[in-house]
Amino acid sequence: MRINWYPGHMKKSIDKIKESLKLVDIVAEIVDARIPFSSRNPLIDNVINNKARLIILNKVDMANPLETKKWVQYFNDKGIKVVEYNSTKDRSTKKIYNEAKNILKDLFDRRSEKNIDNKTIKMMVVGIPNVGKSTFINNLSNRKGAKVGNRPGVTKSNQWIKTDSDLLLLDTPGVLWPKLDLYDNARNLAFTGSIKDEVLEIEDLTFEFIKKLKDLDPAALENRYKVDVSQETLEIMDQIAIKTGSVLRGQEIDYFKVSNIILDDFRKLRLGRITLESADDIEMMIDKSIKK
Ligand SMILES: Nc1nc2c(ncn2[C@@H]2O[C@H](COP(=O)(O)OP(=O)(O)OP(=O)(O)O)[C@@H](O)[C@H]2O)c(=O)[nH]1
Ligand SMILES: [Mg+2]
Repeated sequence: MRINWYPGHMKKSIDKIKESLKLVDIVAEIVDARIPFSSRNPLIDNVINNKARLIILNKVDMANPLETKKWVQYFNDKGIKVVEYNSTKDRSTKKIYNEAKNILKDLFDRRSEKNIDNKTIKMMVVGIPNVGKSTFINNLSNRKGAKVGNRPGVTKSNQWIKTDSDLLLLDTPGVLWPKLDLYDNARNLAFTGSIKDEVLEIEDLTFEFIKKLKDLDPAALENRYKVDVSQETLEIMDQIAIKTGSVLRGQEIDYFKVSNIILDDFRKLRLGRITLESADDIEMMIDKSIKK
């Protein structure tokens, strides 16, 4: 699958990020806490190279807290520092500044050796579409200028932004493509809205979503729609359609309508906090990617 990401497009975005990297001390890689595997760019380590890096596990308010804990542990075990974040709420940069300062210990040691009184940390934000880059930057800067939308590819401009601490943010697009090579990944990205719905048939997508939730969090379906989750996936879907009035004339199921209702419920948190990818399955996910 190659949604809007052609080789030329990919190269251009990498070159642009590499250019911006020269200006900053550290990179904030924004990841969607509901899909911490699929929402990372497959080449991110090569792109960032030796630059210091902090992962912002964003949208933690939408993810299952227990799964988030496991992901933090997973990244920490790999030597990567993580800050859990809710960009729509958290407004202080203190957590981020302090974590970045720890990571940049060498830089700060060098500064103090030379008696340079400079506490500034320059940071650039990087991430795949829709992970919350603009929201993150806007809320930290209290600047309402940058466009935020639930649609991929909204960010365009490029500038420095002051925050409440000595953290200086570069508002680069820093947009990379997600893991698109596997249907599993693409599907999870589509559920969360990082890939446009039109790319995958929304009815098929929703069928897969119900199938997945049946295993992962059946209570989420039961609680919201009062359906019997022991049924086959299609029967559950039909039941939800009937309960939500997604029925055409002649009692025919309106799959398009019910699909939109279900995905919208998930994206607006009406199904509760759901993490779609567990750190417990990381070996399997990596394995699948490699074998592809
Ligand atoms: N609940 C919740 N929603 C968030 C959070 N961060 C961002 N969002 C929402 O996610 C959607 C996408 O956010 P953006 O800031 O536009 O994402 P982006 O990474 O800039 O996307 P592009 O510009 O398309 O690359 C918006 O609807 C935001 O309100 C968060 O921490 N929690
Ligand atoms: Mg944006």
